Amino acid sequence: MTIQIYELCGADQKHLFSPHCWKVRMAVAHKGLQWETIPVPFTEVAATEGGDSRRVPVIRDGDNVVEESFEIAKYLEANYADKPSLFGGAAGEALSLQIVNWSVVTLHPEVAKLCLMDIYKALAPADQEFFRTTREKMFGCTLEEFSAKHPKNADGLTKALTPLEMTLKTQSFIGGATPLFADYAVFGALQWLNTTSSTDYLSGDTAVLRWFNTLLDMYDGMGRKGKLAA
Ligand SMILES: N[C@@H](CCC(=O)N[C@@H](CS)C(=O)NCC(=O)O)C(=O)O
Repeated sequence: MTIQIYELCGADQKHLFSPHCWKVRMAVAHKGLQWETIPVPFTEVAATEGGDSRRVPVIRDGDNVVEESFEIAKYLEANYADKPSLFGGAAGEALSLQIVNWSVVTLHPEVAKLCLMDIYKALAPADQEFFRTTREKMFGCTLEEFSAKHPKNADGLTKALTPLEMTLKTQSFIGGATPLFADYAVFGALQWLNTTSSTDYLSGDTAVLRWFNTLLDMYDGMGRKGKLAA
């Protein structure tokens, strides 16, 4: 059965940039499952799968509808236990939650500082209006003021990535020898930047960039193509 992944899209439906959605499509690919993307613009997210206040990613797997990227990873792990593990056991699942939260609290703000206006420009007009209204309320200033406050260089992101750089100097993945959901959680944050900004903020001879490129190449180079369906 084909799993449907509802993913945020830009004006171009092939432009899939949501960090949380990337975590899920990497997780589904990791499990080797058949899947297809259903692109959803900002203004249609809330009503996904008959909801009224949903956020994406949402997946439909047969009769099951699951929302929230970490819940989806847990669902896939429980329901496709015979496929490669996303957590490597209960302790790995518990530790993954820490990585998920670290990524959202530490990396996401650094990424947003660099690409907020790029996201805005990539949206269809109705979605731009939605994005402006909701984000300006969230930030307490205009998108332009928010963007102007933050210099467009990699300093903040590089600093936030220091623990990951240290880890990846001694092991290939956060999961060890092979990637686990924890890797995809951090990959999602950086892929958000990669799919929205034309500047390569990850550069130089770093373990993080080598790791990121390896993940971009996985699953048929899915991360490089931003393709719609497996
Ligand atoms: N904790 C959720 C976060 C999901 C989330 O924030 N999704 C964003 C897209 S990246 C969304 O649906 N935004 C809709 C909106 O802002 O109205 C997860 O991990 O799935």
